[in-house]
Amino acid sequence: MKRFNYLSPILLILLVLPGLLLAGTNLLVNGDLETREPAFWNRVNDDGTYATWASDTAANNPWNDALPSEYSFKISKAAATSDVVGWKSVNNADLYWNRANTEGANKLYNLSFFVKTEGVNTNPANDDEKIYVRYSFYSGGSLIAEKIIEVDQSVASKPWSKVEDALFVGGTPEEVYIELLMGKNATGTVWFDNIYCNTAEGWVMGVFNGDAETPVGWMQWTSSDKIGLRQRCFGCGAQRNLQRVIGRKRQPRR
Ligand SMILES: [Ca+2]
Ligand SMILES: [Ca+2]
Repeated sequence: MKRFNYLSPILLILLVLPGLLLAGTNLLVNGDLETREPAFWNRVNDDGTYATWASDTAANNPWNDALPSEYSFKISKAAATSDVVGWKSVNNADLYWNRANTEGANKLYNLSFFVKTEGVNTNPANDDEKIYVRYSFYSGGSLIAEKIIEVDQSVASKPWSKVEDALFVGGTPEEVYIELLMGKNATGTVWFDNIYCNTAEGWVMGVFNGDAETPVGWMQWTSSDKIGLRQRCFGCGAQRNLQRVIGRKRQPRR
């Protein structure tokens, strides 16, 4: 009993300390919304000088034209850089409910995105002068399929337009990435939005934050009373659970 009394203050501290530490830690990533960075995308060869999460222009909301769209992925540079710069998605192959790594094997993929340019270099003479989107598929760490879709540089400035292409992916894509890039000698400004990748025959994957609207740490983002509705139910059960965890209210489907 005496021994217990001697130990109890120490035990008490050991038991209570982790709780005190946890109480001071917000378990929600970016719960205060102060981190102004897009979820599921990272910069390529840049610290934010050229690649920005922009709100000066955006393509229409891909889920519903009547709903707002505010953000896009922007790359802007006045002079050559030492390497390509831009944005790269995280691996979307099996992210959350995506299942390209199982049901997406040996399939034709539809690829599309929206792009806008302003004052870019025209008639690029080589790859370094080009602006492009690169879709890449890997299996066992090796590239199994790739599509580079060039942005129209026949004119210096072009309003938002949709670019579509397709790619057959032979094998099982265990990793799927999308890169939005300006070659090192390309100049001007480009915005990308609504980046899409999925098989032609049915849903196996989506590009997380392809519409650029969602801040880091969050799954989905829309304005308060006009919540966007997904055209497809991306594994509704999982989505509901995640939204409950992050404390966002799901509006009834229309
Ligand atoms: Ca805040
Ligand atoms: Ca957008």
